[in-house]
Amino acid sequence: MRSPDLILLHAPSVYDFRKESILYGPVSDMVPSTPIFEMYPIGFTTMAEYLERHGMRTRIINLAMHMLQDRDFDAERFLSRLDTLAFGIDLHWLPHAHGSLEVASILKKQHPSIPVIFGGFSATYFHRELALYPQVDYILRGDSTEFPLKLLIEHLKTGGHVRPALGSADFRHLATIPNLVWKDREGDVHINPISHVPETLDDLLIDYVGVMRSVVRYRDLVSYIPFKSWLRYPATAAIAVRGCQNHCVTCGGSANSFAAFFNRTQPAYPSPEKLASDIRRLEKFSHAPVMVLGDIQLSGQDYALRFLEALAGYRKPVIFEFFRPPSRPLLEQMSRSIKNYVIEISMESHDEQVRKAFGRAYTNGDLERCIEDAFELGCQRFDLFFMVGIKQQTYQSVMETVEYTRSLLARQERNHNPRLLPFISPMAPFLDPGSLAFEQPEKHGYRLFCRTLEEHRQALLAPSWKYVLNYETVWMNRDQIVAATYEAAARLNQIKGEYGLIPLRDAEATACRIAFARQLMDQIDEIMSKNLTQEQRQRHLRALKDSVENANLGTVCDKRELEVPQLGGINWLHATSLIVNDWLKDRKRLLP
Ligand code: B12
Ligand code: SF4
Repeated sequence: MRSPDLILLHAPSVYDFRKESILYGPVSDMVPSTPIFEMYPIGFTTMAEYLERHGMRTRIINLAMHMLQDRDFDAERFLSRLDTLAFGIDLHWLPHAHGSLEVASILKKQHPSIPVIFGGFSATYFHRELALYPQVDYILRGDSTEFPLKLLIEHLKTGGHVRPALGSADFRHLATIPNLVWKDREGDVHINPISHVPETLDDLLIDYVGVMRSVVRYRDLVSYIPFKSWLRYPATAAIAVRGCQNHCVTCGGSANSFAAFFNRTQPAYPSPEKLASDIRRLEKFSHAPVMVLGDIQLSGQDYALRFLEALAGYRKPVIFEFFRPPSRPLLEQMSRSIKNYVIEISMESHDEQVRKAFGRAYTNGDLERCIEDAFELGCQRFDLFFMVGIKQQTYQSVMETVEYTRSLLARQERNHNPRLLPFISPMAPFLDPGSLAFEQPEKHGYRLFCRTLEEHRQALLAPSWKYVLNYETVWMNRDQIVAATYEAAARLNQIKGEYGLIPLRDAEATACRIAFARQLMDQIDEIMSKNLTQEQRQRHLRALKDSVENANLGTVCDKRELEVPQLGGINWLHATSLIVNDWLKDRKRLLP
């Protein structure tokens, strides 16, 4: 089999997670991943599709998933057997600072002549520091790297030097590739400007057929699974926007952050019709819900209405994420077009002042009206998210948030409507680099424990999520953030049980997990407070490893609470027919 031109590799958050004893806590409770963040960036699929479309073979390898699925999986042996022209590793989310650098280092030792390319939001933010690691050859900056990546792979395919001599033709060529950070033969780092910032997303495709074709081509299903429970719950995603117009203080994907670090001054959108047709394509592939990533209102009400009209008659579940409560006319159109939809809104706090300080300036009244309207018009479920660790938020305020959810649920119960689902979780493990709060911590009431990439890499090896947290606020220190998280989670869990949102048995199981996690936190704190040598401390921590592993999943809630009832799983018959068609087309193209 022809070896690929590029292997895109996704590392676990901490490379040695199977050996280390780390109480990760509720860091990933609100996303489909486990705490090792096995989900690869959705951009892997758009990059792979774009390169394949231009004749370059691309393979995705979810190394994190392999290591998670099989405790005896020998990652180093697996990596040593790979053959390719180049490796691409994501350092998109900062929690991968340890794993991604470690995997790059292993690859460099095993395959010294194969270049290693980094990309993603964190790689972009920390590009100067990242380039200094010897295992890193290239970094592609920015939020849209499909085109520059193609240019770079073309350079390598045509025999271009990885680290060219000063003034050579290859040196001059690399200097023209947009967004690229590269090194010359002397090891000097060159930083090309981020000049590739597309204004629309019409040329992008999340290609699940391509993904299935690669599963067959490389006989490697595990590598393409985006998160652990995906085969049971094969949720898919469609991208409504790149960039954002909002200025949420703790977000590394805010308008300010995009302008300062990604050279993006305006968000990019697909046309509303393209977004609708992306979703219809996904409908054939999987019966599970499709999540629309990004608020469809960002580009204006007209855009959102056009998109919903284009989706008329859609029958499978769609999950919409809104950054502010949608208007009634929008909800009306949504209900006319889609039979089965769920709304998600991150309200962050019940306190309007705290929410405003965070960057979201709607009132509780606006939100409550929206909930009423949505249910009246036929919305299937309304998920409300709250966060611990934000500006101006005290321990007391977090507890009041939980009480607020009780009052909302009481009102819903009077309306005989139990489909409102509240969630609360901490901002963890990290405050996003590039966010306003990270850039000006004092101004926003934050104290940072880590600033550099290396500091974050090391923090990830700390024994519990309290010590991994890269921040605290002037309103809550790290201990209070942890205490508020567990207490709020315990109270909210009880409320959900009382209101019948989750079965009582599940509520009891979650309550036990929370109590167990709290106890373990205390044990770890005690070990950390003792005057021990590093070796003694490690020994004590390792003795907790089995207990820690049992406490590492679903702390603040059961992950299945986030799932939306689905009409079935992957449509294997349809997926197979698409792959065969695709393969036949490919063959026809290649035959003389
Ligand atoms: C959608 C989204 C999600 C989805 C992810 C879907 C997915 N599989 O990618 C969900 C909701 C699951 C999610 C989860 C998380 N997210 Co998020 N997410 C976003 C959001 C809103 C949009 C990102 C997006 O859609 N991009 C478009 C896709 C197509 O492109 P892409 O995947 O980014 O890939 C492109 C580039 O980044 C780059 N690239 C990426 N990887 C690589 C690798 C190589 C080799 C190369 C060359 C290029 C490259 O090129 C790609 C193609 O152009 C951003 C905020 C924003 N406004 O952007 C936050 C954001 C990226 N998320 C963030 C965070 C912190 C998280 C979590 C860690 C939160 C948590 N604690 O649970 C988790 C991590 C999940 C995991 N790995 O398991 C932060 C990241 C800050 C940072 N620097 O670390 C952001 C910026 C803001 C935020 N706080 O939400 N997220
Ligand atoms: S958190 Fe705020 S700034 Fe960040 S992507 Fe969401 S709406 Fe935009």
